[in-house]
Amino acid sequence: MPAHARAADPAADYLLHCAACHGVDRLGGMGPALLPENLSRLRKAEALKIVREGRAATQMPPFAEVIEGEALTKLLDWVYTPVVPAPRWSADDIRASRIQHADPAQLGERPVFSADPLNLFLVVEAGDHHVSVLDGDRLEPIHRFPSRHALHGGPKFAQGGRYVFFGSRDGWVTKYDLWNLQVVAEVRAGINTRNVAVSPDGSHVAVANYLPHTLVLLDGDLNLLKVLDATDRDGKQSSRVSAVYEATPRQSFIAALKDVPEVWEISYTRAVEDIPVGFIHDYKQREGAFIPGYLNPRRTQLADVLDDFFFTQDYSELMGASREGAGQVVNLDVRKKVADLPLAGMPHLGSGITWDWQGRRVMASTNLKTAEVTVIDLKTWEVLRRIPIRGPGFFLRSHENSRYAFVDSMMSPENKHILQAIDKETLEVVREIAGEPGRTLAHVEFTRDGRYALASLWEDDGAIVVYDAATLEEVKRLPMKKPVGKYNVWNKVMREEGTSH
Ligand code: DHE
Repeated sequence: MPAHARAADPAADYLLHCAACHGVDRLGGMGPALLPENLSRLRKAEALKIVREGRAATQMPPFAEVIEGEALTKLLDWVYTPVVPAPRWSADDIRASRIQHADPAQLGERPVFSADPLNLFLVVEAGDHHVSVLDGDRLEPIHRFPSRHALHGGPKFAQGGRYVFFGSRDGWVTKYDLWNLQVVAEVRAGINTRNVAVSPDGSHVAVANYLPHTLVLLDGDLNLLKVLDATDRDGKQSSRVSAVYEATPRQSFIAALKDVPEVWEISYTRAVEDIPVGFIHDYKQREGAFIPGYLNPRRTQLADVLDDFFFTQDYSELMGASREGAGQVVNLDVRKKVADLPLAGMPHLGSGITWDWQGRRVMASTNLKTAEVTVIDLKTWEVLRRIPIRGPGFFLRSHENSRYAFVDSMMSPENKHILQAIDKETLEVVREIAGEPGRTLAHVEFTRDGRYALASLWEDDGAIVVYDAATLEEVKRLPMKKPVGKYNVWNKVMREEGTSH
């Protein structure tokens, strides 16, 4: 009997039509997890269209003939309703999910291709959940492989760019060997994940989760080391983890909690001697007096929660903001807020960049709600300039060899096809690249030498568009399926000042 011919029973319909791919518990399987937390970025009308028509280039078939009317509406309402009690993802679940895809002992010690391994680009293609590997000199793809559903956040490189770690919104962490072009291992560290961070030697991985409320620590082979419950000091209130980043000079991961006003520092080294002299000299002088315990959070209590943040050059301080834009500077050594940041709207600090401007170090960030790039003095915390742009933008990128910083206006329906070039000296928009109206052009990344800027034509029938970074002339187009972010190995490994870390 077709679903519309009997009384609607969404739970039964789910088991009948959806569970095989999306999991009996809605935690995902071959298809993504169907929980409100994982669906929060998909409007119901869009979800309805996908269920009716299926999703091109994926395994999702059309259900228009099978389920319709009230039954379909009820089914959708049901998957957008939280599971009570909230689904759990325990240490045992994490361990059991781990998949070893390749035997590390069998992996060769040299790249299997002739391209410069330090000038490769990884392009995340959201259209059909793949990653393309580009040769950054020839600007040609050399490989393409399937990824987990909905990767989010920048992939993180380790061991000089040989390994790269991806995080998916559904909690999967993938370790990929770029020299051998092979997935090495995968593990599901959570149900709804924000991002991952990796130590430069690839020995430690941290995973920030929204669901469950945990920060998961893995070793470099993706074996579980520890699950940290994200709660306040008394263990009374739990929290989503906003984001986690790696702070090399401190040999630690820094994480912000979204529902509890705390920043955590988690050391991934046991030895004080491991911390390089020069960056944070206080560390050595105080001989471990405030080195957090290995894999234990050291808490900094704040007045406001942080949604995302950006480190200063020496990693002693971070600039953070809540979703409402309340900005603050937190000193990680003295463990308190040291200044307010005059930010409003929804600054997207994670994609901030820095450069030298008139003898000062400045940081610039987009804002997801306000059509401006905000330039801030990294010493005085004063806002030096609010550069008006075409619309609220997501990503900002430059390179030390480029006079321009490129910004998109992705959040503006009218202007999402326009990239703008800001002159880093005059702090003004000086050039524009207009794509086709209605088709998003966003997220720029430079080649290793800064000569070319690659942007995403962010559509299912999209492309990577390569521009000459000086003349802004289009050089070539590489067809891609909804390319999202792209990441140059050299720029990431060297922590190039114009790119996000
Ligand atoms: Fe992102 C990075 C948060 C929505 C694409 N995004 C990040 C980071 C954070 C963040 C904290 C830095 C993590 C890192 O790189 O390790 N993103 C958020 C949000 O809070 C927000 C606004 C809402 C949400 O539900 O998550 C959000 N992000 C999006 C999108 O809708 C985007 C455009 C499409 C998508 O695929 O989800 C998107 N976010 C990205 C990308 C990066 C990213 C491509 C990596 C940028 C880089 O160049 O490093």
